[in-house]
Order: sequence, then structure tokens, then C-alpha cells
Amino acid sequence: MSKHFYMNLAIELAKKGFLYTSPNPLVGAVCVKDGKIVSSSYHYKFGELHAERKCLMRDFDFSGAELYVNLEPCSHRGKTPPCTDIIIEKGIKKVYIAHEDPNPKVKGIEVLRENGISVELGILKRKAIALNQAFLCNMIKKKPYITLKIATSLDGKMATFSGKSKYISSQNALKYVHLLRAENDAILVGINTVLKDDPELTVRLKGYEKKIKRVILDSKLRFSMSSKLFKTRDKSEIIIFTLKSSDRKKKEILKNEGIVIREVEEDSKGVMALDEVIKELYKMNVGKLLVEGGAKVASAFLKEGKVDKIIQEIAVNKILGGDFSYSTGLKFDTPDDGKIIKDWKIYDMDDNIIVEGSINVYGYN
Ligand code: AOF
Ligand code: ZN
Repeated sequence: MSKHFYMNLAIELAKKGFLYTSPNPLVGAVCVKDGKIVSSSYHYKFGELHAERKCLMRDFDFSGAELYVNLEPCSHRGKTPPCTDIIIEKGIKKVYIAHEDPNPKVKGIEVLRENGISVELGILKRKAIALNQAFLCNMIKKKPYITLKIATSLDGKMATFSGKSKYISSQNALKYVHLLRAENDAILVGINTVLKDDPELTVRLKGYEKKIKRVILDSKLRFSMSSKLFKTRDKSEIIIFTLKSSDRKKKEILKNEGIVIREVEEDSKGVMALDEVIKELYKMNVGKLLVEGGAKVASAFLKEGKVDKIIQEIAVNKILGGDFSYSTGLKFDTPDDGKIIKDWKIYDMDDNIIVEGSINVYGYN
């Protein structure tokens, strides 16, 4: 078999950790000796053993074998011991790595080479970096990886002319949203969405428990205590970003109810400074942020270049008309100037198609 075959297998194995390893990367490892796969594993869950250690820890003579791993093995002691230790200890002869780990603590390639192990870097790099975009964004940019998810009609509208958006998407597409939420550490919406749709913004996936932070942009603090969000305030954390100028008393009342209030400055245009919001969320351990709308919030994130990935659920069976488009705030002269979507994919689900693509790609030097 070719080295691409084994690396591809490592990448496919890595995917098994999906939903469980964040904010750690998805990593798979395959060990080959005398042309046969003798062991393989992956990073199961955040805080647990790394892929390479899981792959090599069994009682077997690995000497002279080759290891395939999609990410540079770690050489530091984190929650787990360095992977380079076990690779050296077990007498591995050569390590194939898809791409480097931008974590500044990791110097795995250097350590392996210093110990006489040969390293080949770059096999299936493109596929491997696509797998760990959020981790790469966190490490390189020190900010959350931001996904904008929007549900629209065929004519690209997020609501009817009267502002109603419940529900544009089909039942299965609505369920898919919960998988997206589970992938993220926080979900963010604008106060208009809270007032109009009264959403709960929790993850509701059978057999899977995850509490994601619920974030609301509410400059004037219009948040209502009769909302579903307020009523479910014990289910998972609520963070409200508001302007310094909004009602001080209401801030106190909400704080006493366990809601986190963060005050931000107005930017030069008199709206909430998104940079501050994003920075603050990263400090609160949000590595992956899902922005779910409405139209104003989506448009602001896009316009300010904050969106890394866009997912649009299009109900191809409906035309809604009106002005609730997520891109009205963006203005370009020619189509060539428009925002470029890279690596896009399309899925279909009942009467909906889901289009997803990247605006920013991390991991290429
Ligand atoms: C690997 N193999 O399977 C993973 C790696 O706190 P720890 O010990 O879990 O270390 C986390 C860091 O290790 C993480 O930020 C990333 O740089 C690397 N993840 N490395 O060799 C793995 N998951
Ligand atoms: Zn490791």
C-alpha cells in the first residue's frame, strides 16, 4: 500500500473523535511494520491519551516500524505525556506527518530527528488541515473559529417581510442544527432573534450531552425575563454583551439571576465592537463559535470579516420575499470583488440543500 493510503486511514480514524476532542485536534495514527498494519488508534476525547500513545502502548515489538499521523506528534507534557517519548522508546524508524502543530509548545519533528528518527512531512496536508481548522485557527490567530449558520429561502431571505423566521427549514435540517451546535463551544444570536423567535439555543441530540454557552448581543439590554432563554438559565450558561450605557439596574438583576453580563464599547459607528466580543469569548474558552443570526448580526459578522466558515441551509421549496437578507450590509462594485467561498460542499436534506464553505483557511504558510 502507498503512504497516502495509510495517511488517509489515519485521517479517517481521527474523525472518530468528532464532537469529543475539542479544543484539542482530531488526530489518528497508523503503525505499519513489514508492509502490514500492526496497530492503529485515535485521540478519543479531550484530556485523554493522544493518538500515537494509544497506538503504540500495547505490548508488541514495534522496532523498525513506520508511523503515520496527521499532526506533528507533541513533545511537551500537557494533560498527557509527550508522544515523542513513546515513539522513541518503541524504536519507530520513520514517522510520516501530514502537517506541523502550530502549538508553540510542540517541537515534535525536531525531537524525532534529534533522536535519529526519519520524518517525512506534508502527505495529504490539504485534507488534514481541513480536518482541524478550528484548532489551527485557535493556535495561529488566538481567536475562536467562527461559523456563520443561516437558514434561508430559495431567494436568500432569513425571514418574511414581517420578520418571522420560524420555521424556514425542514424538520431534518432543523435537527442538523443541533449537530452543528454540539460541534461548537458557544452559540451567538442578536437580541432581535431572541425577541422574535424565543429560542432555547440548547443542544438537543439524543444520547449526547453538551452544554454550550449561549451568547446574546443586546446593546440596549432588551432581554426579556419571560423568554425561554431566561427560563432555562440553569440549563447552560447565558452571556449577554451589552453597551456600558444600557440600564444599570437591569444588569444587576440579571447578574443576580446567574446571567453573565459583559459590557463593551461602541465602535466608531456607534454599534457594539465585535472585536471586543470575540476576544472576550476566547478568554472564556470559546474555541468554536456558532453565529446563528439574525440578519443584522450575520451581516455585521460578514462585513467585518469575522466569519471563517459559512453554512447556509436553503429551503429550495420557498420564496419569502422582503428585505431580510444576511448580506445587505455588504457592498461590492463588481462580482469579482465579492467575498470568495473556498472548498465549498453541498448536501441535500428533504426540501433543503445545505451549502458550506470556508472564507478563511488556516494552516498554510
Ligand atoms: C498529538 N497527538 O492525539 C493530539 C495532540 O493537554 P494535552 O496533553 O492533551 O495536549 C494538548 C495539545 O497536544 C494540543 O494543544 C495539541 O498541540 C496536541 N494534540 N498531539 O501528538 C494527539 N491530540
Ligand atoms: Zn501527543
